[in-house]
Amino acid sequence: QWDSNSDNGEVIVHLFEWKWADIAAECENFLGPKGFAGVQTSPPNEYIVAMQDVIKRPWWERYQPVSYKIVSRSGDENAFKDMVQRCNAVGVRIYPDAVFNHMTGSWPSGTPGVGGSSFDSGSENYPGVPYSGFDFNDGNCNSGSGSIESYQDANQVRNCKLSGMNDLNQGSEYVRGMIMGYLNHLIDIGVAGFRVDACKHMWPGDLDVIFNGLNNLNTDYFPAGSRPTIFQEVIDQGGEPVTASQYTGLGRVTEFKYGLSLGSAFRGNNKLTYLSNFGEGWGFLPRAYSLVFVDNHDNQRGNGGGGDQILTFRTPRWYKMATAFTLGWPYGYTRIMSSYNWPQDIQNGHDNNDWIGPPHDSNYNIISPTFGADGACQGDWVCEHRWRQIYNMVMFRKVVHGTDSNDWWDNGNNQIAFCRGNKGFLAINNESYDLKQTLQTCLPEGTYCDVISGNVSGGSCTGKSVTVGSDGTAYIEILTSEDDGVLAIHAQVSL
Ligand code: ARE
Ligand code: CA
Repeated sequence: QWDSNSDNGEVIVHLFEWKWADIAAECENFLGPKGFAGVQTSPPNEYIVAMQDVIKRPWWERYQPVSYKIVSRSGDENAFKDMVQRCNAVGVRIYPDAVFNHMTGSWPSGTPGVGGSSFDSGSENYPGVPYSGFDFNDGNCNSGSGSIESYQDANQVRNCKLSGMNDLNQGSEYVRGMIMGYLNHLIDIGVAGFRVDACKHMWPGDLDVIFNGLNNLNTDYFPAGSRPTIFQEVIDQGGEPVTASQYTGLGRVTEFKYGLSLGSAFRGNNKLTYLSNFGEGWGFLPRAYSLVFVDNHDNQRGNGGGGDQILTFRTPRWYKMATAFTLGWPYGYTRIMSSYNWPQDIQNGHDNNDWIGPPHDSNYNIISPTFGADGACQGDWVCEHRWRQIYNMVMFRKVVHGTDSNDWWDNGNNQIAFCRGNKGFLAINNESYDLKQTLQTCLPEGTYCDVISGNVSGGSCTGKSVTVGSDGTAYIEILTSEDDGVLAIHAQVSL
């Protein structure tokens, strides 16, 4: 439940709103070779077709389930199966987003599901599962409106409606059976585990029963007896009775303090020097239980934890530094966000366009990403995972896996450096002046290519190179005039 079930690497990427066929190709062409462990996918099951006056086919329609049939804007069940098979074949695992805290919010009758299933939100009838009024928490919710009104009341948080969505009662054996049936269907197809949505809103005891009722992973792809990986979404930034640590016994848990703290450090609200004990030393979850990330699909839109401190692709220089630190630093299991761009419309601190869905044609079919000569995505697909400064750090994390951090150096302010055993070295300069220092890199003597500014090609570095002497030290330079404020070298990229 805490293990990623992947031998390929130590980083997963959330290919937010990608189609199954495109993910399959991405596994083969890019993720496998670059050392990605797996992909978090958007929810694969049926959900509402949200078509309103202004808001048309928002990304968030996928968080309002109508049934557990495998059909979505990303493709049908056959396409899903083909993706799982092809990704597993190149060592890249699939972790679908599993939404089972709730079904839909209230929608006019006649609103269809993407697979054609009908539903009636008022009477809580979902014949595609099937669920009926008996299966929901209304009678267990103690708030006046039936929705969550106070996050200070754990009972409300678990038993009332999140954003007005009909709240399933996971205390019911029938409901648990339907949920386990859905998850086991995905396991039998060959997924490695799940990102579980809105765990804060479900009782840990109920989740325990559900997770224990899951099948072992498919032995076509995994060793016999393998248990599904569980990445639970629990937003805990302190100050609420429901905490992340209530869930660590069940699987990994999102550590939302991580991206918030890192964002505020790079934005200059804290010194990078203080990152020397980033992790448990900052009151975060034990590393063996945490999932960490710089941003996610909610907080890159200003929602769901972290506020204006969160770094995203819109602040690329800081974003690449924070991501390099995340992937270089030995704390937690790491997830990379892969986004699409949308035009923001910020009024009074709120983005009125935060709902906009993925790049699509006039019939709302999602458009496939295309790639330029340098491998970067074109158009509105941002594909942070294809930025050299990011994918090369994914390989860095794979190479240094199993080592701890050592030989920390800092200038007392915003220049830092550290080694990962004798496998890797990372330096960051977030000052407005150059970093020019002879530092201990801990690497064997030799010439290494900085994987941030370039790659190795035809026996030479396309970016900066670093010459490590017999004592492990090297002259390190990160000039403010350079594109990036990071330098990284590791054992596998030397001349
Ligand atoms: C949409 C509309 C609503 C409408 C509803 C029903 O926006 O106006 O009432 O539909 O029709 C996503 C979107 C929501 C969207 C929903 C369903 O973000 O806007 O609602 O899909 O379509 C809390 C939860 C946490 C949750 C965040 C967003 O604890 O679990 O809110 N995150 C997950 C997903 C989201 C998804 C859902 C859950 C729902 O990642 O993408 O919502 O499936 C404090 C608290 C946090 C709280 C946070 C924000 O930080 O500590 O617990 O997070 O505030 O409220
Ligand atoms: Ca609930």
